[in-house]
Amino acid sequence: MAETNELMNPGSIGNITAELLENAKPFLELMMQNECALRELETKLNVLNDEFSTIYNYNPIESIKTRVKDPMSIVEKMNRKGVPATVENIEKTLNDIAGVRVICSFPEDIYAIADILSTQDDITIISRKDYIANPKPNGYRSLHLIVGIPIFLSTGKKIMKAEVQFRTIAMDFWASLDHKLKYKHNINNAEEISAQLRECAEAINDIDYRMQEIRNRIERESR
Ligand code: 0O2
Repeated sequence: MAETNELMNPGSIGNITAELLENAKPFLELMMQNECALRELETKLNVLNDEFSTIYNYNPIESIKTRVKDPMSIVEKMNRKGVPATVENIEKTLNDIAGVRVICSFPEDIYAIADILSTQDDITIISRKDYIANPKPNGYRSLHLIVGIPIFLSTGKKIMKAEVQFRTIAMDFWASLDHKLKYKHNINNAEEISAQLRECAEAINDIDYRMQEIRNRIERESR
């Protein structure tokens, strides 16, 4: 009863809201800091693309997508890792709250841009997984970097972690369909579909490198 009365009292609703907001504050702060890290990374990548465009009349980056992991996915991933989802644990455990996807036309561009970004003196490389050279068994290909990048707050410098995924347009097309397969349950003939997807991953890889070869040939043969 006491609870009902409290809820019916508009003043207490204000208190509950204030308490919720107070508890949510450190989480919202972490999300804001991750948004800032994404802005810094996106700017760095756009600078490189603009420079290539001006000097070589060529854009190695087709598009850049950024996202902060949504709260439900954060909690789900923490559960999967068996770690209680406190703000402190989330920050320590997850490397991909901030995520950038860099879509390039050709595999060579992926390595060129990733190498340039990796050597910038305010960036640290925490880990590098080359799923292009070593694809996952299902055929997934991308180059993943976990980077440390500084953001500058009123309280000083803070190093944020972010995951940067580099893919070609074709690898991204493949990964989107694979993602659908992953999140759909009770699919008939799932094994057969996975095998079809694996075959497509190989075909896509072949086309990626053949297209790159043609691009390079055009460069060599143009006067
Ligand atoms: P979402 O929904 O994209 O955020 P870790 O993140 O290091 O704890 P893991 O598995 O070692 O876990 O990382 P890994 O292999 O580097 O993969 C991280 C991300 O790459 C995934 O994030 C996906 O975005 C993508 N990825 C990895 N493997 C596949 C795959 O087989 N298919 C597709 N479509 N994407 C993949 P999340 O958090 O799993 O998901």
